[in-house]
Amino acid sequence: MTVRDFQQAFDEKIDKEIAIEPRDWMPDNYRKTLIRQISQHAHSEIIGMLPEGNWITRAPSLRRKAVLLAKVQDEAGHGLYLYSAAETLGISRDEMIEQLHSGKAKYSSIFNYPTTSWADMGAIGWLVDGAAIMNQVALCRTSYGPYARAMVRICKEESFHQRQGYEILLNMSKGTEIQRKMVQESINRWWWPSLMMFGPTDDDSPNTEQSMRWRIKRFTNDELRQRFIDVTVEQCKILGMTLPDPELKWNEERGHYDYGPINWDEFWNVVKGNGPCNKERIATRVKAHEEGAWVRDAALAYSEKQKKRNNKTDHQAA
Ligand code: FAQ
Repeated sequence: MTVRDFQQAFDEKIDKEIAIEPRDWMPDNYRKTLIRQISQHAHSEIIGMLPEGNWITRAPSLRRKAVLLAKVQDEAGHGLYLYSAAETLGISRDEMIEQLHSGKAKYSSIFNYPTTSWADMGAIGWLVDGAAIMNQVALCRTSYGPYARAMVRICKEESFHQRQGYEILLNMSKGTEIQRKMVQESINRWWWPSLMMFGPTDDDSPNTEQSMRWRIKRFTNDELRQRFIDVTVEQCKILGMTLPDPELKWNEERGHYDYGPINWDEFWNVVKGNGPCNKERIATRVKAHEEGAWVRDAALAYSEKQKKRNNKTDHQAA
């Protein structure tokens, strides 16, 4: 078969919605795009543990502590499924970690903002996990099999995360005046960065067009952002809170909410490494990696020992 035949077989699979699997032929750029997106997604899950991890020791009750601990552990699991999915494309875990630590690989802008009050645990669950789900439900039908399958399980867990966040805010919004103020203040800080999670506008998104053609992305950045806004406005009404956008208004003709301008200068500044917590997040991650070296060494030594033991048993049995 020639490259053209391989390309034709690949295109047919994409058109017929047949998943591309690790051993299938795929264009180099398809592989490259997937490695970029999946590894950045994995990094986001792992760095995403840090803002909430800060609050585990300060959760206001045993129940809240257990729930938050479980959520942060789930994020670690998501990172691991995603690193494994990326590894099927021919990149090693070490390479990906190196790219994260050296600043070569991106991770979601949202995790470079500080968590300054307990209400932030609610706002992250409701808004950040809410935005993540809106994007990730679509990725359950992404064209690369291992990525799509990882997303199915991740989405099930994310929906619990979103609900636990909303529950925190719902309880606080029925509480004292100070608690209600905390909720509103937190929503005010997280709203715009949550909208930025969907990425630049379609006009400014260099990867969308090709990724849509390859069915890696199933909706554009702006389409998903709009869907998120439409559902979130209604949820906010139930909390009795407001969203910090005076231009938010139902547009009968479009059948969607109109919204005010997003501060893209702030977004690119954060993406380039100059957000409020970028340096702190990477420094914490690198320190954890270095301090965990003995665990990786011990696991490798144990696996070598098991391999030798199994070889010996096989030899004796033969
Ligand atoms: N932050 O051309 P596009 C979670 C970059 S879920 C930083 O539109 P693309 C769960 C982009 O990489 C959060 N960088 O790119 C959780 C590209 O640069 P590059 C993570 C961003 O890939 C919750 C450039 O801008 N979710 O964490 C961002 O077609 C709570 C141009 O952009 C995913 O990763 C951003 N927000 O579309 C965990 C989902 N947006 O790579 C803990 C999978 C864009 O060319 C607690 N990823 N950039 O150098 C995707 O769906 C896509 O990659 C997009 C971006 C939609 C994020």
